[in-house]
Amino acid sequence: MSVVTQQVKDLATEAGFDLVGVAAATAPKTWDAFSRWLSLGYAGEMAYLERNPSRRADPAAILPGARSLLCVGALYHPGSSASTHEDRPTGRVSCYAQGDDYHDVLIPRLRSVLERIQARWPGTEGNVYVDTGPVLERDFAKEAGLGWFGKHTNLINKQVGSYFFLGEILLTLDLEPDTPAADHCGTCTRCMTACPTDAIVAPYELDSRKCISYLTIELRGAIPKTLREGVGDWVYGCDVCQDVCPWTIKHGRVTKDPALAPKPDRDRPALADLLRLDQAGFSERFRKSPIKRTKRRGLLRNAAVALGNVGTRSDVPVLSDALRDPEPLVRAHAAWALGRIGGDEATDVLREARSSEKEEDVRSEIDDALCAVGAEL
Ligand code: B12
Ligand code: SF4
Repeated sequence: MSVVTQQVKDLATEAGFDLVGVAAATAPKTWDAFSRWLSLGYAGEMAYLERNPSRRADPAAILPGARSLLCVGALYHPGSSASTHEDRPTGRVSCYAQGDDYHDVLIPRLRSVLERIQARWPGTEGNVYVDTGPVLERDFAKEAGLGWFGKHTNLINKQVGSYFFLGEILLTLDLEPDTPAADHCGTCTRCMTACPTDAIVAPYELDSRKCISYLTIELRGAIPKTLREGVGDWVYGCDVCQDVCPWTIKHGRVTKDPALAPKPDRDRPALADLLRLDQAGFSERFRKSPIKRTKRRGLLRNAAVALGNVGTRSDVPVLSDALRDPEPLVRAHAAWALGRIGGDEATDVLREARSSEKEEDVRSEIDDALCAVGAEL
C-alpha cells in the first residue's frame, strides 16, 4: 500500500472509526441493480433517491477531479438492553437509534479527518457524506473491502458483523483502492425467512414499501392495514434480519464509542408514555435522537400500531385519549388498535368517537375497527 494511502487511513482510524478502506471514485458497480430497484417502485415514497441520477452514477459529477473514496464504518450495536417497565407494554427501537443521532456524531468527525488531510496534502478537495448525499454508500464500502452485501442488503463484515454505519470522504487525492470483500452468505436465507413482513423479496433485493424500517420511519401517511400486524412492537426501525444472521450471532461486535452509546429509556419505551407525548414533550425527549425524524405524529402512529399488537384491555383508556388526538393519523391508528384489542369498553369508545369524527379516513378506520370487534354500525 502506498505511504499516502496508509497515512490517510491512519487519520480515519485515529478519529475513532472501526473500519477503514479505500475505493476508486468510479461509477458504482451496482448502478444497474439500483436503477432496476427504482423502476420496480421499491423506493416507495423516498423520492429523493430518484433525484440527481447523473450525480449518483458518477462521483466526478459531484466533485470534479474526484479520484478516491475514503470509506469508514462505525459500530453502533449498544449491547444487551437494560430498560424495564414492570408489566407495561413496551415498543422496540432499532439499536441504531438508541443513541444520539449518528449524523451529528459522524459528520463532524469526518470533517475533521478531511481538514487534517487538507492540511497535510494542500490543494486536496473533498466532500463528506453520511447518508446525506447522492452516493450509493454500500456499493463503495463494499469495493473498499468493508464488507459484502448480505441478502438483507446490509453490508456484513467478517470480523464485526453488520451493525455499523457507513460514511465516506470523496477526495481528489489519488489513493490505492482496497480489494472488495468476498460474499460469505452461501446458501443461508435466515434473514429472508425471518423478516416479519416478507420485505426481502429476493436475495439482495428489498421492497422498502414492506420493510418495517421504512414503514415506521420514512412513510409519512398511514401504515397499510395488511402490514400492521407484521410490524409487531417495533416503533422505530427494525433489527430482525440482522439479529438472525449467523455473522451477527457469531461475530457481531458492540460499539465502544461513547458518542454512539445508548441513552436511557430509548430501547424499550413504554407505549402508553409515547402515546401521551404532546409536541413539547416529544421535542424535548427526542431532541438529539434520530427518532425526531418521524415527527410526533409518526411516532404516535407507530406506538398505536404496536399497542394494537401487544396491548391489552388495560390500554383502552390511553387509546381512547389518542382517539381525540389533534392528528387524524394518530386517531386512525388508535382506532385500529382498539379494534384489535376489542371488548365492551373499546367498542363503546369507538362508537362514541364515530359520532363526532369529521375526517373521512378516520371514520373509515373506526368503522373497520367496529367491524373487527363484531359491533353493528
Ligand atoms: C434508502 C435507505 C433505506 C431504505 C431502503 C433500504 C435498502 N435496502 O435500500 C430503508 C428505509 C428501508 C432503510 C432501512 C435500513 N437502513 Co438504510 N439507507 C438507505 C440509504 C439512504 C440509501 C440506500 C439505497 O440507495 N438503496 C437502494 C437499493 C437499491 O440499494 P440496496 O438495497 O443496498 O441494494 C444494493 C445491493 O442489494 C446490490 N445488489 C443488488 N443485486 C445484487 C445481487 C448480488 C448478487 C449482489 C452481491 C449485490 C446486489 O446492489 C444494490 C445497489 O447498490 C442508505 C445511505 C446511502 N446513501 O447509501 C442507508 C443505509 C443503507 N441504511 C442503513 C441502515 C443501518 C438501515 C437499517 C439497518 C436501519 C434500521 N435498523 O431500521 C435498515 C435496514 C433494512 C434493510 N434490510 O436494508 C445503513 C447500512 C449500513 C450497512 N452496514 O449496510 C446505510 C448505509 C446508512 C449509513 N450511512 O450507515 N434504509
Ligand atoms: S429491517 Fe425488518 S422489516 Fe426490514 S427487511 Fe429487515 S427484517 Fe424485514
